[in-house]
Amino acid sequence: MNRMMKAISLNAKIVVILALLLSGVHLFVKKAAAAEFNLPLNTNVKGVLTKNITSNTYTVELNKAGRFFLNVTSYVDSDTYIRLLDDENDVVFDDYTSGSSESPAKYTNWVDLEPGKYFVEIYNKYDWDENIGNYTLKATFTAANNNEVEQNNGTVNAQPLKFNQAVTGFLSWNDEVDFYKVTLPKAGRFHIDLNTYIDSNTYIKLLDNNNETVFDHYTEGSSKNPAKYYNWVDLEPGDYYLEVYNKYDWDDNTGKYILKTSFTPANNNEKESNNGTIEAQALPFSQTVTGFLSWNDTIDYYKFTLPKSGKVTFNSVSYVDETTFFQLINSQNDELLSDYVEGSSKNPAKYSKTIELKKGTYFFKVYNKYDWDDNTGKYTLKITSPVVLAPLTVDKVSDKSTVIKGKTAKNQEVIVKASGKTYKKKANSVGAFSINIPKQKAGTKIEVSAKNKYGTKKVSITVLDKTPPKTPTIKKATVTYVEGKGEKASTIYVYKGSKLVGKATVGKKGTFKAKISKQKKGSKLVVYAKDKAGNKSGSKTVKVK
Ligand SMILES: [Ca+2]
Ligand SMILES: [Ca+2]
Ligand SMILES: [Ca+2]
Ligand SMILES: [Ca+2]
Repeated sequence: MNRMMKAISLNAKIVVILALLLSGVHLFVKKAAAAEFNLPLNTNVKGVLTKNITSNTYTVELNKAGRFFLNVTSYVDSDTYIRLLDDENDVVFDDYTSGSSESPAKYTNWVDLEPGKYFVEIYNKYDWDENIGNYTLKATFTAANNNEVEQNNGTVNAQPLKFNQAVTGFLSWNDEVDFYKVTLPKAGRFHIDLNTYIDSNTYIKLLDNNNETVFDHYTEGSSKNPAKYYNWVDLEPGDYYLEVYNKYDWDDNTGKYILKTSFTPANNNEKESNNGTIEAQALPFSQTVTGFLSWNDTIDYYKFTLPKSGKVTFNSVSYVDETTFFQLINSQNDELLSDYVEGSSKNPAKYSKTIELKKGTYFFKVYNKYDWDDNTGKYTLKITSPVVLAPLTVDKVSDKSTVIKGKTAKNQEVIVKASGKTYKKKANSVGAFSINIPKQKAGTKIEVSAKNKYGTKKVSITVLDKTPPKTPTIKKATVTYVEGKGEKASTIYVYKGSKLVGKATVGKKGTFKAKISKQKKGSKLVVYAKDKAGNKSGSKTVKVK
């Protein structure tokens, strides 16, 4: 295939060289009979070819880039040759039209051109005697109003392009490529917005600073129906080159386009390069790192050391489109965990995995396993482990306590939160702590916490009830029941000697009525109350009436 293309292109070259040689000779021969005129824009210009005047050349000055239109009405019998040459005698087009004095030829053509001097030649190509007659010529022009800066035809002369600033560019017969240079100050998502009036294919390519192709795409449209092209790519910081070009140098793939780029930083705080175990980034426990996978970064390594054996949890929120791979390896490169999640920048994936590990050093990898182009984006990662948190034990606390005691790491600050207030104190050199607090009501929840660089260890305790209920009072004691008052929600016990004869719960109003097994009148009963915490009141002795 390649060889064939080469053969064809070689033949084409020979043809071009022959054509150039022939036209050169031809021009030389004809110079004697040629006349030169100016061709002002938007003006009908009349001319004539005779037996003696076989060629007329018109000079056109274009001071801007744009679309040049040429209209010819020719009464020449029968073929009128029309060609356009640039300043260096390169042929822009070489055409002919056929008509006669009775039925004039109508010829129209356009070409996109850079500013400069051009020559329109109306001529009798083969010096045929009968190819003579009058003609009218009219040139019009539509400026592209491009604000790109030529020459911008390679990376060296690439035009710097700022984000969110639209540039109007133009590809023409004599300009088949425009290079723009963009500088990404940080890692992030680079967006490309192209609105192109080019007929019909616009090629757009992004190169990195090493001339590696990030992407090479094309879009189809026309001056009447412009194509809209949008793309994004996640990239590391650096210089990049955007190339808008006419890939195959097709004559009609020219026109103007509007190019706009924008950039969304990933705001990642990982430290590149972190692409292997040697340069793995140390990630402290309980600290969230924001990482980023991009077109030019497919892997991030994190390293952590577990001081003692225990559980380790990996948490990640990934905005990668769409698969994020995770791997855990130990220092012998043994794989201990291999996972993936699927999500997107709009619908991030959540990952959480807990694994039991022995003490030692490990590597956690976040990566684009198969180097898929679109599997890029940012993510967060947090590694936590309870074994690295401060130890914390708290003694029991009752409604009579005025101090919270316990054990933690030496000199560790301990925070107590009770009834909306916070109390802080440091433990002593052996880790014992004692923090004064006001008395708390039974049932109150107290939070005790100790925070170190790996996270916060929390212990929740409930204030115990150590206050016995008041001794119940008796209103009435009959042979079948005992009635009276006592502490709400406590239980009333009625004993005859060592035998329990009845019990009841004190109601909301503080009263009770306990049914008892039938007693003889005059017998003595002992009554007391017990609260839910098991505290016992004093006893009351009553006589059955
Ligand atoms: Ca250009
Ligand atoms: Ca250019
Ligand atoms: Ca990265
Ligand atoms: Ca990396």
